[in-house]
Amino acid sequence: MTLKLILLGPPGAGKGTQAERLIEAHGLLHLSTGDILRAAVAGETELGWQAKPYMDAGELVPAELVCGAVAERLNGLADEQGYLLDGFPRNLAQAESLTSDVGEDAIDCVIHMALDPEEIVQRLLKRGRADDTEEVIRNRLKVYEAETRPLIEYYSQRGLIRSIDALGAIEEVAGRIALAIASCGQVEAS
Ligand code: B4P
Repeated sequence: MTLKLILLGPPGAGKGTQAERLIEAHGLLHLSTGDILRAAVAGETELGWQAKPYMDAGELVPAELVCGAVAERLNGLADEQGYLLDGFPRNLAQAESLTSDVGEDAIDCVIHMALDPEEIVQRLLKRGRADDTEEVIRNRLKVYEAETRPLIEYYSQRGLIRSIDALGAIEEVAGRIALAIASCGQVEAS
C-alpha cells in the first residue's frame, strides 16, 4: 500500500532526522524542501540565488519558488510510489498548491511533531548550520507560529492530523510516529 505522508513541525523538531528512518522503513521518496533549497544555494542555481536571502533571515522562501520545485518532482512519480514531504507545505498557500498540483488525495497522513521552543533553540544551536544562530532561530519560530501552525487546523478538518511529542530519544520519537502512522490506517504498526 502506498503512503503519502507529511512531517509537520517547528524548525528543529527532528523532521529530517525522522524522515531518514521513515523513507527506509516504507520505501518512500523523500522530498525535503530545505534540502532542495540548500542544494540550490550550494549549486549557485537561479533558485538558490533567489532563495538564499530568505533562508539566511529565517523567512519562508516565496511559494512560487518552492511549489514549482515540489510539483515537478511529485508529478513525475509513478502512481504506486509513496512519498514523504519533509518541511512542505509550510503555509496555507503551499497546502492549497499541493492539492491543486497533485490532487485531493495528495496526502494520507500528517504527523505533527510538537516541541517546546526553548528545547528547539538548544537543539539548533548545537546543530550549528549556517542558519542556526539564535536570532535566526527565533525568527524561524515566529514564522512557524504565524504561517505554519494554521496547517494543524487545516489538516485536522480533513481528519489527517496525528500529533506526537517530539521530545525524547530519537528511537522513542520514532516509535510514536510509527503508532501515529498506523492510526491513519495506511500501514500496520511495527
Ligand atoms: P528545514 O531544512 O526544513 O529545517 P528545520 O526545520 O530547521 O529542521 P528539522 O525539523 O528537519 O530538524 P532536524 O531533523 O535537522 O528548513 C530550513 C529553511 O529552508 C527554512 O527556515 C526556510 O527558509 C527554508 N524552507 C524550507 N522549506 C520551505 C518551504 N516549504 N517553504 C518556504 N521556505 C522553506 O533536527 C534538528 C537538530 O535536532 C539536529 O541537530 C538533530 O540531530 C537534533 N535532533 C533530532 N531529533 C532529536 C531528538 N529526538 N533529541 C535530541 N536532538 C534531536
